[in-house]
Amino acid sequence: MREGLTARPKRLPAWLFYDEAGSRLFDAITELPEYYLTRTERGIFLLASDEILARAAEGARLRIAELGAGSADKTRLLLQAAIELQGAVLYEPVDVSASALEGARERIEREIDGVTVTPRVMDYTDGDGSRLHFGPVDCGERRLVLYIGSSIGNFEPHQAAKLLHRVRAGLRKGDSFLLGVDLAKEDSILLAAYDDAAGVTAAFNRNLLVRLNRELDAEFEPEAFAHCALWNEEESRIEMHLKSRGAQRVRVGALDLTVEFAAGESIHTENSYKYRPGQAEALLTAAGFCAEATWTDARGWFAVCLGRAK
Ligand code: AVJ
Repeated sequence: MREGLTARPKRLPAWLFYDEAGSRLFDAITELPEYYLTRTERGIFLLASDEILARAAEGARLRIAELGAGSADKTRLLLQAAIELQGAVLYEPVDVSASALEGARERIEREIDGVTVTPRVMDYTDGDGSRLHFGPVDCGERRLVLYIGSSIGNFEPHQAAKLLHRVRAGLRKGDSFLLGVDLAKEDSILLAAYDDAAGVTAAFNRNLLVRLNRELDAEFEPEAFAHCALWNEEESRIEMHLKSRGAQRVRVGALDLTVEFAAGESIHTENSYKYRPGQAEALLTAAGFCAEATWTDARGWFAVCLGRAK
């Protein structure tokens, strides 16, 4: 936090959004009329989950790992398709948060018959170069790793490439990887999705400051910062910023630091990369996967790509 708040331009990491309040705000975002991502990907799974599972399995038995604690009913659609295909399924959510994993385990085992959940606590974004440890599979079984919801969008392209390499290194030949990416589209649609009329995304963004106040004994006045979303065409990403409405100084007690803001100066809080057609496939190929198939919605707004470890 010290590094980000003293950098020029100032920045904070996007993972910081997801404390309890932030996770609740994100859930609310996924239901906003402007935030098409979750709904669109879910629509793809509604139509294609049987086909996706069959393609991944190629007749073998699948176990399904997911990067992130699969809170959403999107994962549910894939798990249900797996149960139809093979009777029962082992689901291995991977997350840094043990409590999020426990919640996911409890909910999924209660709601879906035939799923056994074996959570794995791990920071999959961390540990440059080392492979992800998924643990062994049974003889004749294959693993399918899910990384859906455009979560990869928060990573710079080189970080995304590195993460995919680490996933690939943790898999065996024939295993597969399902990647969900948001696609570049008309900027008015993108901007509305990150600056909704009800102000939920603004609250989500400002919640970072609320969290710093609580956890680092900071004295931010959240309303003294404007929520700002912009489309960076060159980098093909939506950026979120918190823009200081005036010149101000903010004390961060736990860091023994006073942060100075000029009027209009901002903290860069998130990048959300929007992929060009073919880009996700290229990323998979470069990481040692064969790009097997891609599913999109009718408008071409979101893509789900299946890669097979080769
Ligand atoms: C959870 C990273 C997919 O980038 O769309 C939603 C987070 N930020 N609104 C995204 C987010 C602002 C979201 N991801």
